[in-house]
Amino acid sequence: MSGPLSQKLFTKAKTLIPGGVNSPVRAFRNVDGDPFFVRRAKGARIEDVDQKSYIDYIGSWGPNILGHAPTSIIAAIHNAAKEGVSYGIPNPHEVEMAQLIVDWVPSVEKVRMTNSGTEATMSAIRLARGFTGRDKIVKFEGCYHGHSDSLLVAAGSGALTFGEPDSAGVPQSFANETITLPYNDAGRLEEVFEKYGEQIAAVIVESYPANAGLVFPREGYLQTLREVTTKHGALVIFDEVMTGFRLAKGGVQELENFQPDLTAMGKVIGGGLPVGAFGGRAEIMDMLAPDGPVYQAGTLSGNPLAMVAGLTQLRELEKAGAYPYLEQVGSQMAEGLRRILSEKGIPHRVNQVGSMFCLYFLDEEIVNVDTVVKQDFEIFKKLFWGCLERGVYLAPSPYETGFISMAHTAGDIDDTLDVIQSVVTDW
Ligand code: KE4
Repeated sequence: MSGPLSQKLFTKAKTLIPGGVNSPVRAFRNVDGDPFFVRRAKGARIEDVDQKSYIDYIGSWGPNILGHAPTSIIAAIHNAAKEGVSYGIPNPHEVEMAQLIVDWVPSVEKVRMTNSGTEATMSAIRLARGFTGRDKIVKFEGCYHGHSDSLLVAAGSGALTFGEPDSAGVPQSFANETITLPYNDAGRLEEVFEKYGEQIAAVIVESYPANAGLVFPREGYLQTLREVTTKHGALVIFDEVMTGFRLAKGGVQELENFQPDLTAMGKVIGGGLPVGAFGGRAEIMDMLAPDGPVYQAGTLSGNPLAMVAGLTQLRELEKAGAYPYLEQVGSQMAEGLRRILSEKGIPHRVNQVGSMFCLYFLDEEIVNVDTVVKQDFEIFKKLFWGCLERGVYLAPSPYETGFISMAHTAGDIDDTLDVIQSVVTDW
């Protein structure tokens, strides 16, 4: 239950902003409650307008890998702002960011900045269509790539392979160009390519699907994806908006030794400011305006404040040797959750890699979103609210992944596990 000032603000917000929020997941609809309003945040903690504080496991849905308001990022933004807030003119920071991405992500030879992950994936799809001259794309149920029309498409009915709009306002004609398949089903992927391969511009896939909780590719699945797309001349767009620079300098493609044709990036890359990016082989990227025929643009793309915030964050991650630490606290969380729920005899699975984790209330292999929807949502909601009341902010949806930052200490994880222990003890 949110505090009185949050409730007052939410009442007002709903008269001015659709649903009272600027992004639906913030409305707490998946946990049947009303959101709190944040007043400030620092490190691993956030404080709401009623002065209640929480250990935060969302981190703005991924960007805040150093924790909230890192001193270095504040200073970098402050210093950059004194030189100007936005130019709409090429600036050195854009070149530095492009160089860093090309250095860290070997599959990326050229990169274009955007202002969100949605823009990055939307642009990558248009580019793939322009490069191949084909119209169809393949995506997977349960994978989310932002809200561009081509990607708000659900799987068609059994007989049909072509998509059905997954949102009002998406024309059926758009959905017809999107084939939506179950993730982790190599047979269905090969079958669709045998049938439609020469019409398919690209497959877009989350590197590790993290919008159905956190799902891992089955052994050999990514290899099959790469082989079947190469065989039919289709591109692979690897959506690393969530995982890029979070799980490794080179993202999941480094961990999995995977070579996509295009990569979408976001979140961590902006240091908390609005940034997305997409990049890949130069022969593909050079199809983009002004050199090539595929148009793509953005007033604030490469904004200097966003660039210095992102560069500062990425360089601090590298300097801190962040990834072993994030794996350490991530596995501390996962092992603690498994211990607590096993002792209580509650069916569960915990998927975790590095600083990303997800707790599922069912005890079977998480193959894809079809597994995820079978879990006990009522228990999930009880845990969410029980933790929130005790000062721990977990993801307000069973479809979201938890994020741990460099600001979270082993003590914070222990305190969190103690809270979870106290919540489940009352069950
Ligand atoms: P944005 O347009 O929200 O910056 O990025 C879209 C996007 C693209 N690709 C992946 C894999 C993503 O997870 C996202 C956005 N993630 C959600 C959280 N699951 C953002 C939170 C929100 O929608 O408010």
